[in-house]
Amino acid sequence: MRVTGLPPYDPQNIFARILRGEIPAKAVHEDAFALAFHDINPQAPVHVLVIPKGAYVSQADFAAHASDAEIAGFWRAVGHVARTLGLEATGYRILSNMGEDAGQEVPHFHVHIFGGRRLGHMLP
Ligand code: IU
Repeated sequence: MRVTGLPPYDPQNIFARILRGEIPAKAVHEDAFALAFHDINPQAPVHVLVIPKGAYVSQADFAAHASDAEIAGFWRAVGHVARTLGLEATGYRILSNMGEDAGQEVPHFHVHIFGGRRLGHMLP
């Protein structure tokens, strides 16, 4: 059962199509649980998206319905990507938009990784 208030997962969303290889993406990492690729419209010198391989609409859906192995694998991939992009020394930001008020555009759970410069204040 899906979390109340969330749309059902749309298998035609753009990140599902990237996962199926129907649309190209500049991948930086892939493993059993996650795919990471450069955002098409970067907001920082480094702007990478990390998405789980499973079909989850958002963080709420992922946290409620993914297995422990999927959750652990996904977040380890986020850490691995930040490390391999060389962001650990200087720092970085992770962000996930959930639903309408946050302006989530793509209905497949994703985490943004921003880095490569001193970032602006985090408040909306
Ligand atoms: P949001 O958290 O759902 O608002 O972010 C969606 C991101 O996906 C946004 O930063 C877009 O630039 C990015 N993106 C992309 O990388 N490739 C695409 O084909 C599309 C969106 I559509």
